[in-house]
Amino acid sequence: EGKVITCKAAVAWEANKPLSIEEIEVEPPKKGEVRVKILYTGVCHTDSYTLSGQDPEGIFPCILGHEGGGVVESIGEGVETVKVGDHVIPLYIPECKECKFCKSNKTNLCSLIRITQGRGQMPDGTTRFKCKGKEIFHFMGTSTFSEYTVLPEISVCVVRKDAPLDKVCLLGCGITTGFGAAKFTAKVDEGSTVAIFGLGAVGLSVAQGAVDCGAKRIIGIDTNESKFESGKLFGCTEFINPLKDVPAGKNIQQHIVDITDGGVDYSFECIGNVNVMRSALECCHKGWGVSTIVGVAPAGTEISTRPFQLVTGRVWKGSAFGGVKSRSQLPLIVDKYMDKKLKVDEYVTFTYPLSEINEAFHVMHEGKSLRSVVHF
Ligand code: NAD
Ligand code: DAO
Ligand code: ZN
Repeated sequence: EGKVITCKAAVAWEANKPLSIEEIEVEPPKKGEVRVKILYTGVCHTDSYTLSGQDPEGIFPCILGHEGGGVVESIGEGVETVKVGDHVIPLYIPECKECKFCKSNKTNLCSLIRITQGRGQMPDGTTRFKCKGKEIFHFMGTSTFSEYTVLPEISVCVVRKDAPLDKVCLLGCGITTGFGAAKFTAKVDEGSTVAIFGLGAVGLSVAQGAVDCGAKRIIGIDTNESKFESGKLFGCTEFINPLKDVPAGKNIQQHIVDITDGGVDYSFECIGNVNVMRSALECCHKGWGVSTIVGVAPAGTEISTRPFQLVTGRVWKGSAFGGVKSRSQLPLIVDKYMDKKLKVDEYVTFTYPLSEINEAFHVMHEGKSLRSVVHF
């Protein structure tokens, strides 16, 4: 406790270069902070997007990673809700329970530390990582591609110790996002028809959420047909490949409207493509269809549709981290997994040691993995 730790981390020195495994120094946690030994981390698109240099908020050098699981190694002054030895999931959306957002009961977007988090800093405006004498920035307030990381107390969720961290680390982003988008943002109702665009980990988790809500028909849409098998496993009842299965002269939304007697009750965009976002809205049923945007589109892009689509009762929504309040509600998602009511193990396509983390990025780009889990 109280000492600088030297450990391994995958450092992103600059955009568009592979991550580099380095010895880094991690400072002890300051007031209101905790230092966590990360045991496992998933690899997600946002890590790759920032690494690619397209993210205008990307700051280098940094330590990426936001889908982790670990054990609290030490705590800073005044920390009361987290103990040494606690198992935790780092949170890129914290929950302070005091800001206007946290108090609202209408959103999970806690904003207490949003500005410093966006700058790659801890809430006091400084950083805790150094490598070769250089300051290394944090990422999404989590930086899980490091054996040790420092997080604000409000940015960790304590989880039950019988939950395997090599699996529940994935609840730190993609799975919770999709499941929550169906269950909490859209609030899919029983007997409804659902369309899911994109069957990666996020879209497949929307399918699980829709099943949990009692949806009757769940249409999975993906241009990569190798995703249909897992689609079935996670609850999709039918599939469309937009490149092959749409009749000539029609677009995907017209086709879906045709086969669903006027459109779906709920749709979800889980790709991050603004054209698909339009299709997802327009395949919704007149009068009540709700479309939820979950995919993160490239910076600067815009969505469009004819306003008549909304005038006639379709609703456009969006969701971050599935609308889940991160410290108070994530443990309930963990319980769901432990009660075998939420699949998680099935997403782990590959596991890699930290030394092979770039391979995890590679298989993700090739569309071969739902999730890779990196261990330290
Ligand atoms: P993924 O790449 O594993 O899945 C995307 C799927 O979409 C792939 O299977 C791909 O084949 C398919 N696809 C691509 N273009 C298509 C098209 N035109 N039509 C149909 N299918 C197409 O990604 P993922 O990990 O599941 O994440 C999905 C999206 O969700 C990403 O944009 C990610 O950044 C975003 N995301 C958002 C949040 C949030 O809180 N809102 C959280 C996590 C991830
Ligand atoms: O509060 O302004 C804010 C932003 C909160 C972060 C929302 C992130 C949603 C997308 C995450 C992408 C996947 C990691
Ligand atoms: Zn808050």
